[in-house]
Amino acid sequence: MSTLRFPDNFVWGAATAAYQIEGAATDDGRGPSIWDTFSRTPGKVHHGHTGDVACDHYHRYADDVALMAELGLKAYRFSVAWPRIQPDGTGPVNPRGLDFYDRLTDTLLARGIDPIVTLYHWDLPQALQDRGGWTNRETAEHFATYATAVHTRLGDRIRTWTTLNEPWCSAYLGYGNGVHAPGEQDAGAAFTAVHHLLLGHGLAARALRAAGAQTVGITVNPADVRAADPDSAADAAAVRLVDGLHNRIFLDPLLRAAYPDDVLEHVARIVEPTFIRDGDEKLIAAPIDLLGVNYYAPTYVAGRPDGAGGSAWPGTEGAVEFLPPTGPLTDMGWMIEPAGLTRLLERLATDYPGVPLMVTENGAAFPDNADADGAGQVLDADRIAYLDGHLRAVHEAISRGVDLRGYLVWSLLDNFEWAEGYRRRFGIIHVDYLTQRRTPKSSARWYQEVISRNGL
Ligand code: PNW
Repeated sequence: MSTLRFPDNFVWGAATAAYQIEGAATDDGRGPSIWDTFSRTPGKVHHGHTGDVACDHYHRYADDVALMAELGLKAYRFSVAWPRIQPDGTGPVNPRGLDFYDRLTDTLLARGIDPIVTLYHWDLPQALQDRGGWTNRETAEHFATYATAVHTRLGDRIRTWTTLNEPWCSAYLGYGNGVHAPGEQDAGAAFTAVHHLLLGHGLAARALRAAGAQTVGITVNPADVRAADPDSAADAAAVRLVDGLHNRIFLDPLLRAAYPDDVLEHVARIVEPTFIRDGDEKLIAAPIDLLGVNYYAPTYVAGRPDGAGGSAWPGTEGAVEFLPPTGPLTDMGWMIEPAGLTRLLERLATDYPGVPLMVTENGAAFPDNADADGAGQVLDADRIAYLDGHLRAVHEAISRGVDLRGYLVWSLLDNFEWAEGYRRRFGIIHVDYLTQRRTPKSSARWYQEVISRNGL
């Protein structure tokens, strides 16, 4: 019996990203990306795993789309690998790279699955990194050129276009603490990258709109930042600082056409923001039709003069203590707190009204060995509980008036989990990397039921 129904036309789907699933790292003229370089650098990725083969989705996409259809997915979010389209990041497009996304798109449409494209999910062409990557303003312009090239080929069939995935990760993990590619450790570079990523989004969004794209958006990973002690003024100040660095530094220029003053002051203590030029904020604030929200876990902070800070939030040392996660954790060590998703969605709808939202990623890694039952089934009750809790949280946000259009599970398949390699499994479909055999987990069957009932 269905107790919680979702709105008609609610978009149920799943998400992936190119480098995490495609493999085929040198097929059909693909150039190297920063993740190829990074994953081959000893000590950067768990066990030296790379995306060279991954889920071999590049060759198995038709079977994977058939599985999506079996589950009843209404939408599928995938990313386009820039180095397949422009192997050096600039210059002539590689038609064989576009051919793959053309085939994928047609296969999805033939099954009635709506494609949702992400143009940049972290695989910057290495040739652009050799010129500074996102610390170089020109990368923003090249990104808009690349976006236009993809739209020229697929714009007649794809309605929903998103520019960047989680620029927070690209900037702070890529250029700040070096946990992600390209592995730089320079707070000033991180803030420079923030700005150029946003500029790239704005230029691409404008170009896509001019080319006739129907729905244009961006996906961010805003944090639900909470005070350790709700009554402490020091903790409230820490919340404000982390919220500024994590959320408002992206959302304010995107949706209010201006960086917040307190954030600019913080940045200026680390690097002189000469990279922000007159008119940039206007460019960044190109109108969008959809804000994608990725949510996994809340962030708890306390204000402390001796606080260690967090390497992923430049300049928080000596001000903020990030609390260790408590309660039940996922295999990433992340807290499980569905209420954080409701709070986050409500906050976005309140502070940045007028833009429809979609949960473009939510899900959990749990160890495989705990749920394989030896009978060819993968029983992942822990993942079902996680997804059920977060879908109830989504439903709660909708019932409180949030304009939320859909929910995409991360991820369709077990895949290359960045610095963690293949040891973390987020899929609702199990992948045996030795045979590339796919096995829908019990969470996939559960999700199939949810979709068919349009409710929980
Ligand atoms: C997101 N963090 O990454 C990405 O969009 C996915 O590609 C990824 O597989 C998924 O979430 C699960 O990790 C994140 O350190 C990576 O806070 C790291 C963080 C957050 C998101």
